[in-house]
Amino acid sequence: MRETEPKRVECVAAALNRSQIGITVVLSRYWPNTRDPGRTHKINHANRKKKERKKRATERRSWITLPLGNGGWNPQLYRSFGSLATKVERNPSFSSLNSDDLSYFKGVLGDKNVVQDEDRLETANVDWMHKYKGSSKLLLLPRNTEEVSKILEYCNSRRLAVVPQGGNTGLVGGSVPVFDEVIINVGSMNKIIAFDKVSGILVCEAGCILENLISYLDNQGFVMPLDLGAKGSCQIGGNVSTNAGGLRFVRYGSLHGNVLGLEAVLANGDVLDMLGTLRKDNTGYDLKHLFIGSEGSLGIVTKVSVLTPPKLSSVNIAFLACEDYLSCQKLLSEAKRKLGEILSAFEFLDCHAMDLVLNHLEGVRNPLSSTVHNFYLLIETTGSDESHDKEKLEAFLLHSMESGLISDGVLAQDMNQASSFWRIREGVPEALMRAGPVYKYDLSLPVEKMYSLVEEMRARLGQSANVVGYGHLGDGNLHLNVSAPRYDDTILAEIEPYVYEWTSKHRGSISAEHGLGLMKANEMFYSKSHGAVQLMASIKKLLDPNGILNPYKVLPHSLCSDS
Ligand code: FAD
Ligand code: 2HG
Ligand code: ZN
Repeated sequence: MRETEPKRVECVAAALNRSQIGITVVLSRYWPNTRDPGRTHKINHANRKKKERKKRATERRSWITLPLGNGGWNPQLYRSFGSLATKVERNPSFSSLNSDDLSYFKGVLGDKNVVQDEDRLETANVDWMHKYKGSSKLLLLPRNTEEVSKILEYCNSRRLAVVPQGGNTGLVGGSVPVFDEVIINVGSMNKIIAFDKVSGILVCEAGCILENLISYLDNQGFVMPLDLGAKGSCQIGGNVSTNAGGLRFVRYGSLHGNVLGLEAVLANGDVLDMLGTLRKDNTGYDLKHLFIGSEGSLGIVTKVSVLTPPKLSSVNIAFLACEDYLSCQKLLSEAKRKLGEILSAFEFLDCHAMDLVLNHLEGVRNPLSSTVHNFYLLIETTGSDESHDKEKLEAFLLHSMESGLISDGVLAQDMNQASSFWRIREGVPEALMRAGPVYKYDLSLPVEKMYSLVEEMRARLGQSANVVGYGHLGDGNLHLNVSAPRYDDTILAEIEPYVYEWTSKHRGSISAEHGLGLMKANEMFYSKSHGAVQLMASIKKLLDPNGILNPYKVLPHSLCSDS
């Protein structure tokens, strides 16, 4: 047996004489925290709908290639990114970069922080999925708030559009330019400003990479209330700007709760100091919340203060198999009830996601038997009392086995095993990326409805695509991914607007944690009322009257066309 393999001892079941249930569970040692006479009619109806969808898709294609205004297709003026929803026209009120602009930026930032190098621009112009690509000619790397302020003041006066970029790990086309927007990345602003060991409040610059903050806090005996697969690249400023959810949301909640304050630079260069470090502060409107999740459309976040919980000594990770989605749901209810306050992650992936991980990621293997299970769950507990936590987990596992919710499972014995379990879950986006073009939908849905959408989509798409369902089950957050041989309008027409209409019908959200970016800017009405969207557009107009900050993103284009 390899050292990294969880030792498969029928510990709980055997000890309790229930090995006939067929589950082999290893109870862990504890390690420090790191980690369906109308049938003919129905068919005809379906065929007609299918034909209509195909016709619409064809119309979209021809619309895109029809002569436009200037007599032909000009990618500098129009972009489509394989989706009608993301077809957009360059705002003619924006200026184009000239040599005086470059001189100004060099004067403020110094030559080396004014990047025109083609290779570096290529990287900054393309998103993580290689789906969205801009054509910016300039990347600016400010080193402090004052520099960000000067750049924005200048860009506003010159009507130069900008796109704030962090680690460029965003999944909705929000972090890259659509046309020639100037890219501003605060990655050089990566200092930890202060950490208070008594309160657990961390104040840092927005360019700090999440993983670095996690390590720093670990050394201090604390944890970041946020963790996600992109931690090695994403920046805290990007996390705050997307209101990232991640893997421990079920335990620590939203950044709206954990971010105590922030500093942001407005479009006109004004620096807005909201960098409070207080748990309670009701003096007027809490403006920082406007910036949390505004995806760089209202200002550039330059500093943040975050409330961090203490690191607890007892961490357990179980990797379990369920044969049907109903069992996953029941297991979640049980986990909330039986594990209560120690539950720190409840993640799920279906067998299609598991296949992708096993086939596309090196060194990843299924810790369970080679039998294919329909669903896999990763459940983590974090607590301060080893024997108490163990007792709770044993009771939970025993009950789940007895009631037949789990068909197999292992519990990590050390950090390596824990990491290997997490690697499976965290590796799904990467495996999907390697598999080829992918359509991503990040949805909040009632847990009991969630997987029906995956099944419906699978039935709709048939053999044309691989439909994968996984995500943060504990938070009611489904990541519906459609992996296809190519980006194709026919496939897209099968998915959209169906997926948005379905989500809206079930009172879900079309953007649970990734934001709207460019991909879903025009779809906002599926999840928000007209009144709410109008008010958002008014706020945008107030804070960024020239609309230079991350244009074409977040808000419906019809509401921003005159900005
Ligand atoms: P970017 O991608 O660079 O930018 C994202 C948005 O924020 C853009 O609109 C950009 O303009 C804006 N922005 C960036 N920095 C600033 C700033 N300083 N000021 C103002 N606006 C700014 N997301 C989750 O919520 N949960 C997950 O579990 C999760 N897992 C992921 C796993 C992988 C493998 C990948 C590739 C992505 C994942 N994401 C997840 C999505 C993404 O990582 C997050 O949205 C992350 O918070 C983006 O941070 P970033 O620094 O990369 O920002
Ligand atoms: C995750 O939870 C990320 O892994 C990415 O939010 C989701 O790939 C996706 O759709
Ligand atoms: Zn996620």
